[in-house]
Amino acid sequence: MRSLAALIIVAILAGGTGDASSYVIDFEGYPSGTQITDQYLSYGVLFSGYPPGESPPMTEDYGAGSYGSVLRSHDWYSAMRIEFVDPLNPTFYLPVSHIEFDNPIDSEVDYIAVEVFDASGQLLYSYTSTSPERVVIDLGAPVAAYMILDDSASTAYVIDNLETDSPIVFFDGFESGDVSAWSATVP
Ligand SMILES: [Ca+2]
Ligand SMILES: [Ca+2]
Repeated sequence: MRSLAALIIVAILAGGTGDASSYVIDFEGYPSGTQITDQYLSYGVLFSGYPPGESPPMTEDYGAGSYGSVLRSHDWYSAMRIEFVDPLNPTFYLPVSHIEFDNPIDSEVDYIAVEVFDASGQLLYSYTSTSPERVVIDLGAPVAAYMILDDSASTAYVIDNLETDSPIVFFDGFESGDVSAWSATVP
């Protein structure tokens, strides 16, 4: 077990590519209004509008002295879907065990209705976040295939600093779960 753990750590340190198990998506570096879809696919995360056919979410840059760049739905109120997929084969889910993100606005109260689903569309978890808050969702096993965020009480909403733990599945079926902790930021 110890040697396996060491091997995993080596693999993680040597990694830095799409099979990484932890990262932070901060939406920085995109001008306001940039549609976000597959820019973070190397981390196994896809963004889309919801229901299917809605325009994708987009960035909103409040500037360095404020909230920085965040993600909002195209009209501020519509739902968005965030899928956790295999970076090398994005038509397949690679479910995650742990999800965190910021509901950052503190100049007013934003509510976010959060729903997390497994790969078969079964609802695993639901929550209503009240800003400012870091939403932390720990499912205990890599079962979260996608999540849908929406406003609640007709308040606009934004998110920032999305982070998940994606298990790395080895040939022997061992899953690294939450053991790793490298993080990186897409430039
Ligand atoms: Ca940001
Ligand atoms: Ca809505």
